[in-house]
Amino acid sequence: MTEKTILRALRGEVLPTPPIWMMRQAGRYLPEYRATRAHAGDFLSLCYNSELAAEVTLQPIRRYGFDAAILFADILLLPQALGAKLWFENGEGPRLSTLTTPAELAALRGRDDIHDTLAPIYETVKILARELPRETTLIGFAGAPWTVASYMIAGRGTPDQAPAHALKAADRATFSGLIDVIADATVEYLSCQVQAGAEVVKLFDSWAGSLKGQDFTDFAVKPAAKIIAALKARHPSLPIIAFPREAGDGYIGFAQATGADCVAIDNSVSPEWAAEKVQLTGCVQGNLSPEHMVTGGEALMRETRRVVDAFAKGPHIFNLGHGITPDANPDNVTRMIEAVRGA
Ligand code: 1CP
Repeated sequence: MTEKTILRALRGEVLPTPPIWMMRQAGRYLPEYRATRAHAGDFLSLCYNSELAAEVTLQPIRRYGFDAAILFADILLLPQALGAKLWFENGEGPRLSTLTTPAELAALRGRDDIHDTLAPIYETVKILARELPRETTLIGFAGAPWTVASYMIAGRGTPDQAPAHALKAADRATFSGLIDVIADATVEYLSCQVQAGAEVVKLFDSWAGSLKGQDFTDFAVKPAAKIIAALKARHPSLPIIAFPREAGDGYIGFAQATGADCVAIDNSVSPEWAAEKVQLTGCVQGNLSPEHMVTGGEALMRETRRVVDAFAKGPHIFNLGHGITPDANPDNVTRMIEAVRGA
C-alpha cells in the first residue's frame, strides 16, 4: 500500500491534490454529533466515553471521507488529569479551578500520575486505530503549554489572556514552573497517544498570538521545541504539526525553531503570504476562513480554490484557519471538499 496522503505531505511531498481535514470536524454543526452528545449526557462524559468519543470521531469520516481523523477529546483534559477541577457551563464554555500561587502549583500531580484520568482517551485512540479506513490518518493532539496555562490560571477562556500575562509579570517563577509542568506532562500524554495508535500529533497553541517579542520565543517557541525534541527522541519518525495561532511574523521560521514537520496557519494571514514566507521551508496546513462554512456561495468556492492554488507549489494539507463553528452548514463542507478535489 502506498503511504497515506497526509503522511506524504508531512514528509515534504508535493501532491497534485492536497489532503484535507478540518479543525473541529466532529462538532455541533453535525446533527449526528448532537445526537451522540445528547446520548452521552454532557461534553465531558462524551470525551471520557471511549466508544462514543470514537463514534463522533468517525462521523465526519463517514459523511465526508476526510483524509484524517482527529481524536475527539479536549485540550483541557490534561489540566484535569494534573488535578485541576474542570466543568463546562452550559452555553458558556469551560470552567476550571484557578492556579495563581506557588502552593497551588506544588499541589499539581506529577507527569507520571496523569494516566489514570487519561486512560479512556488512550482507549479511544486504540478503537480508532482499529476502525478507521486504511487510507485515513489518525491525529492525536494536546494544547501547547501557554494556551493550557492561560486556562489554568484564569479558570476559563479569556479574550486577551490577561490573568496569565499578569502572573507572568508578577511571579515569573510560578508561571514558568507551570509551563514546565504542562510541557513535561504533554510529552507523556502525547507519547501514550502514539503508543495507542496516533500516527501524527498536533500541538494547539490557540492563544500564541498574545505572546509578543521575547515572550513568544520563551513561551511559544521554546516549550514547543522541548516537547517536540522529547517526542522525536522516543518516536523518531512521528510527524508533528504545530499551530501557533495568530503568530503573524512568528510563523516565519517556526518549524525550524521547534522541529515541527508542519506549521498550521490561521486565516488572519493570506495564503499567498504564508506560501512565500512559511511554506518555503516545509509543509503547511490551512487556511480557509471558517466563516465560509456558514456563508457558502461563490465566495466559498473562490476562496477554497485560492488557498489550494496559493499553496500548490509546496507540501500542503488543506484545512480551515480555525475550527468550524456550530452554525456552519454541513452542505458547505461538501462543496469545499469538491472544490479542493476538483470534482
Ligand atoms: O458543546 C460541545 O459539544 C463542546 C464544544 C467542544 C468541542 C466539539 C469543545 C469545548 N471541545 C471540543 C472538541 C475539541 N477541542 C477537539 C476535538 C477534535 C476536533 O477538532 O474535531 C479539539 C482538537 C479541541 C481543542 C481545543 N479545546 C482548543 C484548541 C483548538 C481551538 O479551537 O483553538 C481549545 C482552545 C479548547 C478549549 C475549549 N473546549 C471547548 C470550548 C468551547 C473551548 C474554547 C473555550 C474558550 O476559549 O472560551
